[in-house]
Amino acid sequence: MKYILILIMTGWMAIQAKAQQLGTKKIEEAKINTSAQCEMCKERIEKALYKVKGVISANLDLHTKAVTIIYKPHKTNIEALRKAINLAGYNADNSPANTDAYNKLPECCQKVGNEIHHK
Ligand SMILES: [Cu+2]
Repeated sequence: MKYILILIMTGWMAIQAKAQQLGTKKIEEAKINTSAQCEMCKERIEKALYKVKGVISANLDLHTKAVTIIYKPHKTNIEALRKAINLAGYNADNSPANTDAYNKLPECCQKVGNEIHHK
């Protein structure tokens, strides 16, 4: 009886370990267009994204103004990532920047080519 219990326990633990392994292995990549202007903006946006749970890496290309994010889809999603960028004061795809955060940005960072910020 004791032996069977141990067998069940080890079996269960193996399944849990496997599930965890699968869970952590699954990652996704997202590319979000932003209103970043300069090196400071890049840093600000990347920092904001790293604060989001599940984000593994964030890299903004200042030439394209797009940020490439590697994340765990079971911990976060693209909406949350866009929101984090908005809360840092920047547009994310068609999602406009948070007005308060935008107003707090240094003036140079507020210069936006394609104006879709703050509604
Ligand atoms: Cu800037």
